[in-house]
Amino acid sequence: MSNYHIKHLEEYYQVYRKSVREPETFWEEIAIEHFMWRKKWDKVLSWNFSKPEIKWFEGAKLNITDNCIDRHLPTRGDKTAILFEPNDPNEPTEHITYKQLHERVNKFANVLKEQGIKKGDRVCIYVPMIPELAISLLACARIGAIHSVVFAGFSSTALATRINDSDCKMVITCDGSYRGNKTIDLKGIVDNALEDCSGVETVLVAKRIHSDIQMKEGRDKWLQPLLDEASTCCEAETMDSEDPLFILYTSGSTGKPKGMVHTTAGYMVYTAYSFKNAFQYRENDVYWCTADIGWITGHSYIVYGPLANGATTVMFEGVPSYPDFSRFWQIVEKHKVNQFYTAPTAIRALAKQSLDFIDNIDLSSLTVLGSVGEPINEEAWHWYNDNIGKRKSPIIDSWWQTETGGIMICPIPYVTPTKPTYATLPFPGIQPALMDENGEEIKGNQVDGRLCIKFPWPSMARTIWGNHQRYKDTYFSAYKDMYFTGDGALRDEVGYYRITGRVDDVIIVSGHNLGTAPIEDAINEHPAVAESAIVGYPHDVKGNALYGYITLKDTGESRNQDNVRKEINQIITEHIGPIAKLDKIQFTEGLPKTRSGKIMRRILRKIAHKDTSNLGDTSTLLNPEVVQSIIDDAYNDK
Ligand code: 6R9
Repeated sequence: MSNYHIKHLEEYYQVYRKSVREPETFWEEIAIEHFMWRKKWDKVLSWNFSKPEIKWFEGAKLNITDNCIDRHLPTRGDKTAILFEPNDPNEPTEHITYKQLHERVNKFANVLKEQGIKKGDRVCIYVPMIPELAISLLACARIGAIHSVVFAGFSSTALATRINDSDCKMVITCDGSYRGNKTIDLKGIVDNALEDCSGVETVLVAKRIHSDIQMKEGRDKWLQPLLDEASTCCEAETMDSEDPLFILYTSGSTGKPKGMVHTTAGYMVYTAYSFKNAFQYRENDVYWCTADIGWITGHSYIVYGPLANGATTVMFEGVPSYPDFSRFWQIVEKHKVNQFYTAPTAIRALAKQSLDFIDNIDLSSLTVLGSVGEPINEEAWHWYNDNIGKRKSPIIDSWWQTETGGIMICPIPYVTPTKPTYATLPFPGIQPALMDENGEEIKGNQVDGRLCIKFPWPSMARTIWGNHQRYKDTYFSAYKDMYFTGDGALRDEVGYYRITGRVDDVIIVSGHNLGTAPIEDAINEHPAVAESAIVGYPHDVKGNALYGYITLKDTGESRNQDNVRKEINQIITEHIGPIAKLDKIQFTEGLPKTRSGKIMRRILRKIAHKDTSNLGDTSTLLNPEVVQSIIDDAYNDK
């Protein structure tokens, strides 16, 4: 039996049982066998969820880049580590071998050192999806600097808040970036942000779009000339297992963003282990995750998890719609991608398009399809399964969070039978619990509750940067000795989990608990519906009523909206019951979304409550303009 690479369902159950009965032995065996350590640990785990304090592999010494790069050199030196696919399909693909990655990371690490960056310093990385992005993360890790990547689509205000929160000394950026047929003036955004960030001493600027930008004397430096001068040899710093590897910000339901801190050893072990199993990666596979490295999905499953396994990982600079909606599938065909990992929002956008964009493209290389970021509705699941996987590639609906560092609940492809909209079974080492309103664990199957995790796993975030109290309050105070995820879930008759949405999205209508996800799922089955979001609003009799914001597909045909409203409620009645019927339906051009594609229900809730005086920070939205049009229409009493 191999703890590391699970290949049968029976083996999964055996491995899972072992991981629960003897968690320390379980993780210790994996850590010894599959990673390179400079010194072994004194203790596998110590933990206390009340403080909270969690330590994995205490006393061990390592460097994660030894594990992601150096140790592959003898056997995989000429293998492609990073396969860079540019925004413009006419620009050539770049294949960066492990040997070249080693050189480039070492040079970059030496540049950081020359610019005064030392172990423990924070470096903000605001770079688009070009190789320098992945390389800069690894260069920081090589010298023990803590990287804080900010998605290069965030505004200057959002960037400044994050730079200041973690006191970054340096910002790494780019002149500008390509996004489809647009360019974005990244350096201009950085310049604006830095007016409010006095702690930043140096800005390193990579060249991508060759735009004419301002360089501030003494602060701003072009990256390439420094790299050209740097040595290709940089001894990796020896790190403690619990030294911070990176900070990554995630938005809280209110207030300022939370800088989740991930540490070195546990994060490495868990992301590598989960990558291998969740994608059933084999030596010569080409793996592609479409996320941006600015999100946790990109950190764990474009950079660290794949490279720790010596994989070939694709980095795509562009967008699914450029030059047209066949772009993703063209890339799959061109590079014979085996594992493809994307988000439901992308799947829904692609499913709105004609199948002509897929026909005649050879997708036969695909073996595993992944989904992450939000619940995948049934219609999108089937579209993905039928048209992309051709019903041959299992869909792994992977549930996890920035805070969890790695995939927590997810089918293992070809091992766990899948079920649409279910994330299915916990990964080995993950012990979920469903809790009721009174703080009691709900045992048994066919139950639902609030999703908690009752035992530590190696890649859990250890704190919120500069605010341990907030870490405790947010995650460890709702339920005693439990990590609270903020999500609701149900467990079916065989123990499969389905994530029903954020607990704060649960709406109680006439005393019935309704999750927004199943209702949206039902609505999305209507052939004219592209996307929907449900919120509650106050109602005299029912307590709350349901308000649906619905975007229709753009098919060019005219429709009788009243008929569509009736049909939608008919479908809801069929799927869930008349209790879940919508009292108000507003057709919208789009839904307000975060940059990572999550619908901002907070804003929709305020509009439904007719409380638009203070919508909070909308600057990080992907499409802030849609908010005003929704408000205008809402008050025309549609
Ligand atoms: C990895 C990532 C975390 C929140 C999480 C949950 C939602 C993520 C999901 C899912 C249902 C899935 N979420 N994956 N819900 N099914 N497969 O997305 O991290 O950006 O921190 O978001 O996203 O609500 O709590 P993050």
